[in-house]
Amino acid sequence: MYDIATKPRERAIMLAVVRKGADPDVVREHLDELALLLDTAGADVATRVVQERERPEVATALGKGKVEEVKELITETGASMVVFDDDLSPVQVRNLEKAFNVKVLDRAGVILDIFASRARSAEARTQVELAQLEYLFPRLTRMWTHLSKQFGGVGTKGPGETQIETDRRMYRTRIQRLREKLREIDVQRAVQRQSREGIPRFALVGYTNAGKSSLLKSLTDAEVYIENRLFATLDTTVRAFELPSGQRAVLSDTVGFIRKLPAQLVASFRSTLAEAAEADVIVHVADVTSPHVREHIDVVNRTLVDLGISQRPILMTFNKVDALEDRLLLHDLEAEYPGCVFVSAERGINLQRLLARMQECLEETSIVQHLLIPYDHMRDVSHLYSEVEVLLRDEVDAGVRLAVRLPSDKLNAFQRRYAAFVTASSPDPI
Ligand SMILES: Nc1nc2c(ncn2[C@@H]2O[C@H](COP(=O)(O)OP(=O)(O)OP(=O)(O)O)[C@@H](O)[C@H]2O)c(=O)[nH]1
Ligand SMILES: [Mg+2]
Repeated sequence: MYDIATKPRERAIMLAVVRKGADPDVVREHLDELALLLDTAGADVATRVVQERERPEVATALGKGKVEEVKELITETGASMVVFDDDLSPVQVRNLEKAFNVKVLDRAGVILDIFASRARSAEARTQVELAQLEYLFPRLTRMWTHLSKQFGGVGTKGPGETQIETDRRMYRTRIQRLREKLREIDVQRAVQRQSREGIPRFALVGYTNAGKSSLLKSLTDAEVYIENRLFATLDTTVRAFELPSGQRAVLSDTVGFIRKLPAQLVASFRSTLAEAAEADVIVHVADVTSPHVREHIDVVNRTLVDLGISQRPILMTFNKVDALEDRLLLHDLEAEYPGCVFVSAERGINLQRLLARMQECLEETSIVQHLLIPYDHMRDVSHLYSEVEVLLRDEVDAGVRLAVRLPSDKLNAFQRRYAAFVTASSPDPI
Protein backbone atom coordinates (compact mmCIF):
# COMPACT_ATOMS: atom_id res chain seq x y z
CA MET A 1 0.00 0.00 0.00
CA TYR A 2 1.30 3.44 -0.90
CA ASP A 3 1.72 5.47 2.20
CA ILE A 4 0.72 8.73 0.59
CA ALA A 5 -0.33 10.42 3.79
CA THR A 6 3.14 10.61 5.30
CA LYS A 7 4.85 11.92 2.18
CA PRO A 8 4.88 15.50 0.89
CA ARG A 9 1.70 16.35 -0.97
CA GLU A 10 1.36 14.59 -4.28
CA ARG A 11 -0.47 15.57 -7.43
CA ALA A 12 -3.08 13.26 -8.86
CA ILE A 13 -5.09 12.99 -12.04
CA MET A 14 -8.64 11.91 -11.26
CA LEU A 15 -10.53 9.73 -13.67
CA ALA A 16 -14.10 8.59 -13.96
CA VAL A 17 -15.33 6.10 -16.51
CA VAL A 18 -19.05 6.62 -16.88
CA ARG A 19 -21.79 5.26 -19.06
CA LYS A 20 -22.90 7.38 -22.02
CA GLY A 21 -25.56 9.84 -20.94
CA ALA A 22 -24.62 9.75 -17.22
CA ASP A 23 -25.87 12.77 -15.25
CA PRO A 24 -22.95 15.25 -15.24
CA ASP A 25 -24.01 16.59 -11.82
CA VAL A 26 -23.74 13.15 -10.29
CA VAL A 27 -20.37 12.54 -11.96
CA ARG A 28 -19.09 15.88 -10.69
CA GLU A 29 -20.26 15.17 -7.17
CA HIS A 30 -18.60 11.76 -7.10
CA LEU A 31 -15.35 13.33 -8.29
CA ASP A 32 -15.68 16.17 -5.75
CA GLU A 33 -15.91 13.52 -3.07
CA LEU A 34 -12.92 11.66 -4.50
CA ALA A 35 -11.00 14.96 -4.43
CA LEU A 36 -11.89 15.30 -0.73
CA LEU A 37 -10.69 11.76 -0.12
CA LEU A 38 -7.44 12.55 -1.92
CA ASP A 39 -7.04 15.74 0.07
CA THR A 40 -7.43 13.73 3.26
CA ALA A 41 -4.87 11.23 1.95
CA GLY A 42 -2.43 14.04 1.20
CA ALA A 43 -2.76 14.66 -2.54
CA ASP A 44 -3.94 17.58 -4.66
CA VAL A 45 -5.85 17.15 -7.87
CA ALA A 46 -3.96 18.23 -10.97
CA THR A 47 -6.88 17.68 -13.29
CA ARG A 48 -10.02 15.60 -13.85
CA VAL A 49 -10.79 13.39 -16.80
CA VAL A 50 -14.18 11.88 -17.54
CA GLN A 51 -14.55 9.19 -20.14
CA GLU A 52 -17.90 8.08 -21.45
CA ARG A 53 -18.02 4.46 -22.54
CA GLU A 54 -20.67 1.80 -22.92
CA ARG A 55 -18.63 -0.32 -20.55
CA PRO A 56 -15.06 -0.02 -19.23
CA GLU A 57 -12.34 -1.65 -21.32
CA VAL A 58 -11.45 -5.01 -19.77
CA ALA A 59 -7.70 -4.57 -20.08
CA THR A 60 -7.26 -0.88 -19.29
CA ALA A 61 -10.65 0.54 -18.20
CA LEU A 62 -9.99 3.38 -20.69
CA GLY A 63 -9.98 3.37 -24.47
CA LYS A 64 -6.67 3.61 -26.32
CA GLY A 65 -7.10 7.29 -27.20
CA LYS A 66 -7.82 8.18 -23.57
CA VAL A 67 -4.76 6.30 -22.38
CA GLU A 68 -2.62 8.45 -24.68
CA GLU A 69 -4.39 11.62 -23.56
CA VAL A 70 -3.76 10.79 -19.89
CA LYS A 71 -0.11 10.04 -20.64
CA GLU A 72 0.27 13.54 -22.05
CA LEU A 73 -1.54 15.02 -19.07
CA ILE A 74 0.88 13.26 -16.73
CA THR A 75 3.83 14.85 -18.51
CA GLU A 76 2.12 18.26 -18.61
CA THR A 77 1.06 18.35 -14.96
CA GLY A 78 3.87 16.35 -13.40
CA ALA A 79 1.26 14.19 -11.66
CA SER A 80 2.65 11.28 -9.69
CA MET A 81 -0.48 9.17 -9.69
CA VAL A 82 -3.70 8.45 -11.49
CA VAL A 83 -6.76 7.76 -9.39
CA PHE A 84 -9.96 6.15 -10.66
CA ASP A 85 -13.30 6.68 -9.01
CA ASP A 86 -14.27 3.18 -10.11
CA ASP A 87 -13.06 -0.21 -8.95
CA LEU A 88 -10.15 -1.43 -11.02
CA SER A 89 -9.25 -5.05 -11.51
CA PRO A 90 -5.69 -6.11 -10.63
CA VAL A 91 -5.03 -6.58 -14.36
CA GLN A 92 -6.23 -3.08 -15.17
CA VAL A 93 -3.99 -1.58 -12.50
CA ARG A 94 -1.01 -3.48 -13.83
CA ASN A 95 -1.63 -2.50 -17.45
CA LEU A 96 -2.26 1.12 -16.61
CA GLU A 97 0.81 1.41 -14.40
CA LYS A 98 2.84 0.05 -17.27
CA ALA A 99 1.32 2.55 -19.70
CA PHE A 100 1.52 5.59 -17.43
CA ASN A 101 4.66 4.81 -15.50
CA VAL A 102 3.10 6.29 -12.36
CA LYS A 103 1.08 4.52 -9.70
CA VAL A 104 -2.58 3.83 -10.32
CA LEU A 105 -5.15 3.60 -7.53
CA ASP A 106 -8.88 3.14 -7.34
CA ARG A 107 -11.25 4.71 -4.82
CA ALA A 108 -11.08 1.67 -2.57
CA GLY A 109 -7.28 1.94 -2.55
CA VAL A 110 -7.47 5.60 -1.50
CA ILE A 111 -9.96 4.88 1.27
CA LEU A 112 -7.79 2.04 2.56
CA ASP A 113 -4.82 4.36 2.52
CA ILE A 114 -6.65 6.96 4.61
CA PHE A 115 -7.74 4.33 7.08
CA ALA A 116 -4.18 3.04 7.30
CA SER A 117 -2.73 6.46 8.05
CA ARG A 118 -5.45 7.35 10.56
CA ALA A 119 -5.81 4.13 12.51
CA ARG A 120 -4.48 4.70 16.03
CA SER A 121 -5.88 2.07 18.36
CA ALA A 122 -4.65 -1.50 18.23
CA GLU A 123 -8.11 -2.60 17.17
CA ALA A 124 -8.36 -0.16 14.26
CA ARG A 125 -4.82 -0.96 13.14
CA THR A 126 -5.51 -4.68 13.11
CA GLN A 127 -8.73 -4.17 11.20
CA VAL A 128 -7.11 -1.92 8.62
CA GLU A 129 -4.13 -4.19 8.10
CA LEU A 130 -6.42 -7.15 7.53
CA ALA A 131 -8.51 -5.18 5.04
CA GLN A 132 -5.37 -4.01 3.25
CA LEU A 133 -3.92 -7.49 2.97
CA GLU A 134 -7.20 -8.88 1.73
CA TYR A 135 -7.44 -6.08 -0.82
CA LEU A 136 -3.84 -6.51 -1.93
CA PHE A 137 -3.65 -10.29 -1.88
CA PRO A 138 -5.31 -11.00 -5.25
CA ARG A 139 -3.51 -8.04 -6.78
CA LEU A 140 -0.07 -9.03 -5.57
CA THR A 141 -0.38 -12.71 -6.27
CA ARG A 142 -1.54 -12.08 -9.81
CA MET A 143 1.16 -9.52 -10.30
CA TRP A 144 3.76 -11.96 -9.00
CA THR A 145 2.50 -14.70 -11.27
CA HIS A 146 2.81 -12.26 -14.11
CA LEU A 147 6.30 -11.21 -13.05
CA SER A 148 7.41 -14.80 -12.63
CA LYS A 149 6.18 -15.58 -16.13
CA GLN A 150 8.06 -12.60 -17.40
CA PHE A 151 11.21 -12.86 -15.38
CA GLY A 152 11.21 -16.31 -13.81
CA GLY A 153 13.30 -19.05 -15.34
CA VAL A 154 11.99 -21.51 -17.88
CA GLY A 155 10.40 -24.57 -16.34
CA THR A 156 7.66 -25.06 -13.85
CA LYS A 157 9.51 -24.36 -10.61
CA GLY A 158 11.71 -21.42 -11.39
CA PRO A 159 13.18 -19.38 -8.52
CA GLY A 160 10.54 -16.68 -9.08
CA GLU A 161 7.73 -19.08 -8.47
CA THR A 162 9.26 -20.46 -5.28
CA GLN A 163 9.50 -16.90 -3.98
CA ILE A 164 5.87 -16.27 -4.85
CA GLU A 165 4.80 -19.37 -2.97
CA THR A 166 6.82 -18.30 0.07
CA ASP A 167 5.36 -14.80 -0.01
CA ARG A 168 1.86 -16.11 -0.49
CA ARG A 169 2.27 -18.38 2.50
CA MET A 170 3.57 -15.42 4.53
CA TYR A 171 0.57 -13.33 3.55
CA ARG A 172 -1.82 -16.14 4.38
CA THR A 173 -0.21 -16.69 7.78
CA ARG A 174 -0.40 -12.98 8.53
CA ILE A 175 -4.06 -12.79 7.45
CA GLN A 176 -4.76 -15.78 9.66
CA ARG A 177 -3.01 -14.13 12.64
CA LEU A 178 -4.93 -10.90 12.16
CA ARG A 179 -8.24 -12.75 11.93
CA GLU A 180 -7.46 -14.51 15.20
CA LYS A 181 -6.54 -11.22 16.84
CA LEU A 182 -9.83 -9.72 15.70
CA ARG A 183 -11.73 -12.67 17.10
CA GLU A 184 -10.10 -12.00 20.48
CA ILE A 185 -11.04 -8.32 20.23
CA ASP A 186 -14.61 -9.41 19.37
CA VAL A 187 -14.77 -11.43 22.55
CA GLN A 188 -13.46 -8.53 24.66
CA ARG A 189 -15.98 -6.18 23.11
CA ALA A 190 -18.80 -8.63 23.70
CA VAL A 191 -17.82 -8.81 27.38
CA GLN A 192 -17.80 -5.01 27.61
CA ARG A 193 -21.22 -4.86 26.01
CA GLN A 194 -22.53 -7.51 28.38
CA SER A 195 -21.47 -5.43 31.36
CA ARG A 196 -23.80 -2.75 30.07
CA GLU A 197 -26.67 -5.21 29.70
CA GLY A 198 -29.93 -3.62 30.75
CA ILE A 199 -28.78 -0.09 29.97
CA PRO A 200 -30.48 1.24 26.84
CA ARG A 201 -28.05 1.66 23.99
CA PHE A 202 -28.08 4.18 21.18
CA ALA A 203 -25.66 4.25 18.29
CA LEU A 204 -24.78 7.17 16.04
CA VAL A 205 -24.26 6.11 12.46
CA GLY A 206 -24.04 8.13 9.27
CA TYR A 207 -22.10 9.34 6.30
CA THR A 208 -18.58 10.49 7.07
CA ASN A 209 -18.35 14.15 8.17
CA ALA A 210 -22.08 14.35 9.03
CA GLY A 211 -21.27 15.42 12.59
CA LYS A 212 -21.63 12.18 14.55
CA SER A 213 -18.69 12.88 16.85
CA SER A 214 -19.91 16.45 17.32
CA LEU A 215 -23.29 15.11 18.43
CA LEU A 216 -21.67 12.64 20.81
CA LYS A 217 -19.73 15.53 22.27
CA SER A 218 -22.69 17.83 22.72
CA LEU A 219 -24.97 15.12 24.10
CA THR A 220 -22.49 13.53 26.50
CA ASP A 221 -19.63 16.04 27.00
CA ALA A 222 -17.26 13.42 25.60
CA GLU A 223 -13.83 14.54 24.51
CA VAL A 224 -13.75 13.21 20.97
CA TYR A 225 -11.87 14.04 17.84
CA ILE A 226 -13.78 16.27 15.44
CA GLU A 227 -12.42 17.44 12.14
CA ASN A 228 -13.65 18.76 8.83
CA ARG A 229 -12.08 15.81 7.07
CA LEU A 230 -13.34 12.44 6.00
CA PHE A 231 -12.92 9.54 8.41
CA ALA A 232 -11.87 11.53 11.46
CA THR A 233 -13.22 8.66 13.57
CA LEU A 234 -12.08 5.07 13.14
CA ASP A 235 -12.90 3.65 16.54
CA THR A 236 -16.00 3.28 18.59
CA THR A 237 -16.44 5.55 21.59
CA VAL A 238 -19.18 4.78 24.09
CA ARG A 239 -20.37 7.39 26.59
CA ALA A 240 -23.08 7.46 29.22
CA PHE A 241 -25.79 10.09 29.19
CA GLU A 242 -29.20 10.72 30.65
CA LEU A 243 -32.53 10.52 28.86
CA PRO A 244 -35.18 13.15 29.69
CA SER A 245 -36.83 10.59 32.00
CA GLY A 246 -33.66 10.61 34.08
CA GLN A 247 -32.79 7.11 32.94
CA ARG A 248 -29.17 6.41 32.18
CA ALA A 249 -28.30 5.25 28.69
CA VAL A 250 -25.21 4.92 26.53
CA LEU A 251 -24.45 6.47 23.18
CA SER A 252 -21.80 5.22 20.80
CA ASP A 253 -20.02 6.97 17.96
CA THR A 254 -18.25 5.01 15.30
CA VAL A 255 -16.61 5.04 11.89
CA GLY A 256 -18.55 6.85 9.17
CA PHE A 257 -19.72 5.40 5.87
CA ILE A 258 -19.10 6.52 2.31
CA ARG A 259 -20.16 5.29 -1.10
CA LYS A 260 -18.07 2.41 -2.40
CA LEU A 261 -16.67 1.66 1.04
CA PRO A 262 -14.36 -1.27 0.30
CA ALA A 263 -16.01 -4.56 1.19
CA GLN A 264 -12.81 -5.67 2.94
CA LEU A 265 -13.11 -2.69 5.30
CA VAL A 266 -16.76 -3.29 6.06
CA ALA A 267 -15.94 -6.90 6.83
CA SER A 268 -12.99 -6.25 9.09
CA PHE A 269 -14.67 -3.34 10.90
CA ARG A 270 -17.48 -5.61 12.00
CA SER A 271 -16.37 -5.67 15.61
CA THR A 272 -16.15 -1.87 15.73
CA LEU A 273 -19.60 -1.71 14.22
CA ALA A 274 -20.98 -4.39 16.54
CA GLU A 275 -21.80 -1.63 19.02
CA ALA A 276 -24.21 -0.21 16.43
CA ALA A 277 -25.44 -3.68 15.52
CA GLU A 278 -26.58 -4.33 19.06
CA ALA A 279 -27.97 -0.90 19.81
CA ASP A 280 -31.61 -0.60 20.81
CA VAL A 281 -32.01 2.46 18.60
CA ILE A 282 -29.86 3.71 15.75
CA VAL A 283 -29.53 7.46 15.43
CA HIS A 284 -28.83 8.05 11.74
CA VAL A 285 -27.08 11.42 11.39
CA ALA A 286 -27.13 13.18 8.02
CA ASP A 287 -25.61 16.51 7.00
CA VAL A 288 -28.61 18.57 5.93
CA THR A 289 -26.38 21.13 4.18
CA SER A 290 -25.07 18.57 1.70
CA PRO A 291 -26.78 18.90 -1.69
CA HIS A 292 -26.59 15.11 -1.82
CA VAL A 293 -28.07 14.40 1.56
CA ARG A 294 -30.62 11.91 0.17
CA GLU A 295 -27.99 9.90 -1.63
CA HIS A 296 -25.87 9.87 1.53
CA ILE A 297 -28.84 8.52 3.46
CA ASP A 298 -29.29 5.77 0.87
CA VAL A 299 -25.61 4.81 1.05
CA VAL A 300 -25.80 4.54 4.83
CA ASN A 301 -29.02 2.52 4.70
CA ARG A 302 -27.51 0.16 2.18
CA THR A 303 -24.40 -0.28 4.33
CA LEU A 304 -26.64 -1.03 7.32
CA VAL A 305 -28.37 -3.71 5.25
CA ASP A 306 -24.98 -5.16 4.24
CA LEU A 307 -24.03 -5.30 7.88
CA GLY A 308 -27.31 -6.96 8.77
CA ILE A 309 -28.32 -4.19 11.18
CA SER A 310 -31.11 -2.56 9.28
CA GLN A 311 -33.88 -4.09 11.39
CA ARG A 312 -33.07 -1.84 14.33
CA PRO A 313 -35.35 1.14 14.82
CA ILE A 314 -33.74 4.15 13.14
CA LEU A 315 -34.17 7.73 14.24
CA MET A 316 -33.37 10.03 11.33
CA THR A 317 -31.48 13.11 12.51
CA PHE A 318 -30.50 15.99 10.26
CA ASN A 319 -27.50 17.91 11.59
CA LYS A 320 -26.01 21.35 10.78
CA VAL A 321 -29.39 23.15 10.50
CA ASP A 322 -27.57 26.27 11.65
CA ALA A 323 -25.78 26.40 8.30
CA LEU A 324 -28.79 25.61 6.13
CA GLU A 325 -30.03 28.39 3.86
CA ASP A 326 -32.84 26.58 2.09
CA ARG A 327 -35.48 26.40 4.83
CA LEU A 328 -37.98 24.83 2.41
CA LEU A 329 -35.86 21.71 2.40
CA LEU A 330 -36.81 21.11 6.02
CA HIS A 331 -40.49 20.74 5.07
CA ASP A 332 -39.66 18.33 2.28
CA LEU A 333 -37.44 16.22 4.49
CA GLU A 334 -40.00 16.22 7.28
CA ALA A 335 -42.55 14.79 4.84
CA GLU A 336 -40.09 12.22 3.48
CA TYR A 337 -38.77 11.12 6.88
CA PRO A 338 -41.67 11.32 9.32
CA GLY A 339 -40.55 11.74 12.90
CA CYS A 340 -37.11 13.04 11.95
CA VAL A 341 -35.32 15.68 14.01
CA PHE A 342 -33.37 18.73 12.85
CA VAL A 343 -30.47 19.70 15.08
CA SER A 344 -27.22 21.55 15.26
CA ALA A 345 -24.63 19.70 17.26
CA GLU A 346 -22.32 22.70 17.22
CA ARG A 347 -24.84 25.36 18.21
CA GLY A 348 -26.81 23.10 20.52
CA ILE A 349 -30.04 23.61 18.58
CA ASN A 350 -32.93 21.18 19.26
CA LEU A 351 -30.87 18.74 21.29
CA GLN A 352 -33.63 18.40 23.91
CA ARG A 353 -36.06 17.46 21.17
CA LEU A 354 -33.58 14.87 19.90
CA LEU A 355 -33.24 13.38 23.37
CA ALA A 356 -37.02 13.25 23.72
CA ARG A 357 -37.35 11.47 20.36
CA MET A 358 -34.60 9.04 21.38
CA GLN A 359 -36.57 8.17 24.47
CA GLU A 360 -39.77 7.75 22.46
CA CYS A 361 -38.04 5.42 19.99
CA LEU A 362 -36.70 3.36 22.85
CA GLU A 363 -40.13 3.09 24.42
CA GLU A 364 -41.62 2.02 21.11
CA THR A 365 -39.15 -0.81 20.84
CA SER A 366 -39.31 -1.95 24.42
CA ILE A 367 -41.81 -4.02 26.29
CA VAL A 368 -42.90 -3.77 29.88
CA GLN A 369 -43.10 -6.97 31.92
CA HIS A 370 -44.57 -7.48 35.37
CA LEU A 371 -43.19 -9.88 37.92
CA LEU A 372 -43.93 -11.06 41.40
CA ILE A 373 -40.88 -12.42 43.15
CA PRO A 374 -41.21 -14.21 46.50
CA TYR A 375 -38.99 -12.94 49.29
CA ASP A 376 -36.90 -16.13 49.26
CA HIS A 377 -35.77 -15.26 45.72
CA MET A 378 -34.25 -11.88 46.41
CA ARG A 379 -31.20 -12.79 44.34
CA ASP A 380 -33.36 -12.70 41.27
CA VAL A 381 -34.44 -9.20 42.17
CA SER A 382 -30.87 -7.99 42.22
CA HIS A 383 -30.19 -9.84 38.96
CA LEU A 384 -33.07 -8.02 37.39
CA TYR A 385 -31.67 -4.67 38.46
CA SER A 386 -28.46 -5.42 36.62
CA GLU A 387 -30.16 -6.84 33.54
CA VAL A 388 -33.13 -4.65 32.75
CA GLU A 389 -34.57 -1.27 33.56
CA VAL A 390 -36.74 -1.45 36.67
CA LEU A 391 -39.65 0.96 36.33
CA LEU A 392 -41.52 0.17 39.50
CA ARG A 393 -40.97 -1.74 42.71
CA ASP A 394 -43.55 -2.59 45.34
CA GLU A 395 -43.25 -4.72 48.43
CA VAL A 396 -46.43 -6.73 48.91
CA ASP A 397 -47.27 -9.68 51.16
CA ALA A 398 -46.43 -12.29 48.54
CA GLY A 399 -43.08 -10.75 47.62
CA VAL A 400 -41.59 -7.96 45.52
CA ARG A 401 -43.69 -6.74 42.67
CA LEU A 402 -41.70 -5.31 39.78
CA ALA A 403 -42.43 -3.68 36.47
CA VAL A 404 -39.43 -3.81 34.18
CA ARG A 405 -38.73 -2.62 30.68
CA LEU A 406 -36.70 -4.63 28.21
CA PRO A 407 -35.96 -4.55 24.49
CA SER A 408 -38.54 -6.52 22.53
CA ASP A 409 -35.95 -8.84 21.03
CA LYS A 410 -34.95 -10.00 24.53
CA LEU A 411 -38.50 -10.92 25.46
CA ASN A 412 -38.35 -14.65 24.71
CA ALA A 413 -35.14 -15.23 26.64
CA PHE A 414 -36.47 -13.12 29.50
CA GLN A 415 -39.74 -15.02 29.73
CA ARG A 416 -37.89 -18.34 29.77
CA ARG A 417 -35.52 -17.18 32.48
CA TYR A 418 -38.20 -15.69 34.75
CA ALA A 419 -41.14 -17.90 33.75
CA ALA A 420 -42.01 -18.65 37.38
CA PHE A 421 -42.37 -14.97 38.29
CA VAL A 422 -43.91 -13.28 35.26
CA THR A 423 -47.46 -12.15 35.92
CA ALA A 424 -50.03 -11.18 33.31
CA SER A 425 -50.03 -7.55 34.19
CA SER A 426 -49.97 -5.19 37.09
CA PRO A 427 -53.24 -4.72 38.94
CA ASP A 428 -52.36 -1.04 39.15
CA PRO A 429 -51.45 1.12 36.21
CA ILE A 430 -47.84 2.25 36.23
N1 LIG B 1 -22.24 24.19 10.78
C1 LIG B 1 -22.17 23.08 11.50
N2 LIG B 1 -21.08 22.31 11.39
C2 LIG B 1 -21.03 21.17 12.13
C3 LIG B 1 -22.06 20.82 13.02
N3 LIG B 1 -21.74 19.64 13.60
C4 LIG B 1 -20.52 19.28 13.10
N4 LIG B 1 -20.08 20.21 12.23
C5 LIG B 1 -18.81 20.20 11.50
O1 LIG B 1 -18.78 19.08 10.62
C6 LIG B 1 -17.46 18.54 10.55
C7 LIG B 1 -17.45 17.05 10.85
O2 LIG B 1 -17.80 16.84 12.18
P1 LIG B 1 -17.51 15.46 12.93
O3 LIG B 1 -18.28 15.50 14.22
O4 LIG B 1 -16.07 15.16 12.97
O5 LIG B 1 -18.22 14.47 11.90
P2 LIG B 1 -18.26 12.86 11.92
O6 LIG B 1 -19.60 12.46 11.40
O7 LIG B 1 -17.89 12.35 13.26
O8 LIG B 1 -17.16 12.54 10.82
P3 LIG B 1 -16.20 11.23 10.65
O9 LIG B 1 -15.76 10.77 11.98
O10 LIG B 1 -15.11 11.77 9.82
O11 LIG B 1 -17.03 10.22 9.92
C8 LIG B 1 -16.60 19.36 11.53
O12 LIG B 1 -15.91 20.35 10.82
C9 LIG B 1 -17.62 19.97 12.46
O13 LIG B 1 -17.17 21.19 12.99
C10 LIG B 1 -23.19 21.68 13.12
O14 LIG B 1 -24.14 21.48 13.87
N5 LIG B 1 -23.17 22.78 12.33
MG1 LIG C 1 -16.34 11.22 13.81
